[in-house]
Amino acid sequence: MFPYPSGSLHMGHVRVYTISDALARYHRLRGRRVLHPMGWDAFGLPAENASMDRGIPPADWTRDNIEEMRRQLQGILTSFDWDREVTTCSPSYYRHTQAMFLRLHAHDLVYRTEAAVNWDPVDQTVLANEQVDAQGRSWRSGAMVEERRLSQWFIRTTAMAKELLDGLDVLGSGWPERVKQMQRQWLGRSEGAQIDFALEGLKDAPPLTVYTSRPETLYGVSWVAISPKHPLLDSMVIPSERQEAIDAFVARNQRANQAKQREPSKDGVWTGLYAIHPLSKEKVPVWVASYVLEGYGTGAVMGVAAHDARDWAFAKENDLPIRKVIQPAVEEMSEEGAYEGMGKMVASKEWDGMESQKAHTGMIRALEERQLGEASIKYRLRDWLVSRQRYWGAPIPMIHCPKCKVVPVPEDQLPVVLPTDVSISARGGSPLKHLEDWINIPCPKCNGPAKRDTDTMDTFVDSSWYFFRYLDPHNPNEPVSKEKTREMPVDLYVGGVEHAILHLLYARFFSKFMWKNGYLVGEDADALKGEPFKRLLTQGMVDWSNPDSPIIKETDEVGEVSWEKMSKSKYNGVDPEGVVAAHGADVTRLSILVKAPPSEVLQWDETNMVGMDRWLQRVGRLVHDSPYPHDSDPEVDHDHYHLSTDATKEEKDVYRGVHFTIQSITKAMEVTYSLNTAVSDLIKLTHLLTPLRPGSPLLLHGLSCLLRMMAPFAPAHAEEFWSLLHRHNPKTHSVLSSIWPEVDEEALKVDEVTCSVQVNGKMRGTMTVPVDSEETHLQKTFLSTPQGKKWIGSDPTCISRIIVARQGRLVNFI
Ligand code: ANZ
Ligand code: ZN
Repeated sequence: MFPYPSGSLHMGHVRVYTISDALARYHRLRGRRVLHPMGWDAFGLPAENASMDRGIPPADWTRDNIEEMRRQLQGILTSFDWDREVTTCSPSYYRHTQAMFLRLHAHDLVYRTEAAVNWDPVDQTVLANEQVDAQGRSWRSGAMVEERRLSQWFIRTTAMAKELLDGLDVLGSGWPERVKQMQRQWLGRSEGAQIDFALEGLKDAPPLTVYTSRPETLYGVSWVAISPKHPLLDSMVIPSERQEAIDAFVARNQRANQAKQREPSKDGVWTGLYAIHPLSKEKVPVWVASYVLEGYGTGAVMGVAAHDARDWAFAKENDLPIRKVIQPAVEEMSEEGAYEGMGKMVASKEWDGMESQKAHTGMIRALEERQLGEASIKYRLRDWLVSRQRYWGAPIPMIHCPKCKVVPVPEDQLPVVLPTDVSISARGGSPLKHLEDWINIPCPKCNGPAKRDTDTMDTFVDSSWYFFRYLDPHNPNEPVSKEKTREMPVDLYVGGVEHAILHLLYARFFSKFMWKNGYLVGEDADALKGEPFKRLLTQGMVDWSNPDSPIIKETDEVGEVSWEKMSKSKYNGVDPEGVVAAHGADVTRLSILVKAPPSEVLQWDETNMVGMDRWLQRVGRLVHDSPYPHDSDPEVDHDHYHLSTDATKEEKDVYRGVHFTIQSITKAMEVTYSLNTAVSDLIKLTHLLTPLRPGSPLLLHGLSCLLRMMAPFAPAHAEEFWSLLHRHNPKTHSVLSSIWPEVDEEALKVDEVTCSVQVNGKMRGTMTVPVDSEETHLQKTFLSTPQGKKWIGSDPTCISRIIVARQGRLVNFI
């Protein structure tokens, strides 16, 4: 994941890019074609803030930050393909972000509608959510933020909800279960029914349709409720004596919204109207309630207090009847609270006695037959609001014409360049709004006077497709050529778990869109159904334990932790450049990697540095004392070394140790990504080699393997030691052009194994036997031991079965 160019690297950056760099270097050593790119997620609010605080134009601030961070990344020896660098705020990049937006628009996946924004009445500007505090005040002016409704652009992510959900199964074990689970929750698939309630006395009016995930509780309904923003509220004929109360409630609700209240409210008001229960034909009151969300389901619910906690609270508050219709198997239904589980149907006419799961499908069918409702699947996912009334972002490539209405900017007129000679102030909103020369342009359709859209895109749009651009970074004509997309998907994506939801969901949406519409092609893409990232490695946070500075813990609301926030608040204090200057890049890299597995939280401190430094010195001494001889042929020595047949047991053990290490580190790099154990395995290997005779072929072999395996982690030292090891051979090249050592499978085979012995499942002793011994041999050996004689005796015919388990390390005589 590319970084936001906040100005300087923090320890989290050092960690994530060390991980990806070690893996990239490893795969290069395996002779694979590795694309290890880097870029900058360079639009966003902090540049505007810096501009307001210090009067530097956002473009300049961003450019300087990028230069500084690029230099720092090079300082930790990352091997990025800098010729593929992408910067989302450069016109050569965002022209394609705009092209992507137009593609989505052409496929009816972009639309414009009214939505609420945070409005600062003092500064006269729209605020980002991050700029509104918990009390609902503007961070800058301190004014109470108001809700305003503006026409804004949306991307229709909901059109792909099912594909986004099903794709998680396609990814399988390539993605951490936890991340897939978070995505599932965010998508929020819910299976239930829409049920129609006719309004009393309004025969011809359309019915009130509710969405419920528990249609079987229909006989438990004691009210229906609509959201305060439900369109019916304007069209319903409300008894005049109720109007005042309703107006008061709607106004109250508006204010509560502004304060961004999160608790589900019990606040509500009766409309004075009744709905008719579709089956019992009883009258149930129609309420307006703030716990009913406008954007979910149908914006209307049926209230079943006995079996839904929110409904229970609402009923208690507003004195509504509670009707139990599901009987728990055991009487666990407490007096105070709803029973939300399954059980037997009661007080439900002909459904009584049926299991509630069965009643669920039965009720849907019954309603469908009578045309009173239908099965319905809903997703919690909302469409993506991408309009920002801000300056530092990609301009939305749309034109508003009084005659032709909304007209997309023709592709050949992209990019819509963001003017850079602007001054930004807290007041008056985006400077784009005041640039008359920029705003006024002829309509592409009718050539009449028209205006540009002054909104810019959410920066998550920029980062939703950048990985495609790495494949074709200099293509002036399109975001990425179709042919180049054959390299997709990304084999391994490494980044922070704080992006588990939004970024990854949007990136998956874009990629699936490209695939469905033929912009992304190839067998691999087809096999993964357009998923962009085959494997995902989520790296844990870096904590810095300094008692003087508060540590901001990751919140549960992952989606709201912005990249900017993360980098600004969490890592102040540990300056990676200082650490690298004091200890060197390799020791910094090693210390970070060895401390924790990549996916776990890392408690950063410098305690490992001395140890890592000592280890490197020890390797250096070994190499110094044991160079390859003049006449050695590196080809043969590195890859075709074999133990001589008369090797001693000690030599055999060392050789086996070398190859066990190769096996375990290879597995770490390919499968488990436990880079911490990889580093500690290298240290153990060094200890194993230390007692060997200087200059002995086995030591040289071991050192050659060690250095090649060190290269991904400590590239500078590996390179230095490699040339030291081969100092007598002028033909030897860089360790980077060597190859990863191969496991000698033969060497891994152990001759003997010590196994535990059971008799009838009870532990009775141990014995040492040749690996893969026949049953008769096992039996013979055990019966010759004192335990064998004691527990079995001397007659082998009483043994009916021999069970060998755990690769021969457990033998059970039955
Ligand atoms: C009656 C009922 C009875 C419900 C019961 C639940 C339990 P999930 O599963 O998360 O999709 N609901 C529907 N639309 C709503 C809205 N716009 N705002 C707030 N709540 C809404 O949740 C579906 C349930 O959430 C629905 O099923 C509905 O309450 C409520 F014993 O209907 B239920
Ligand atoms: Zn026009």
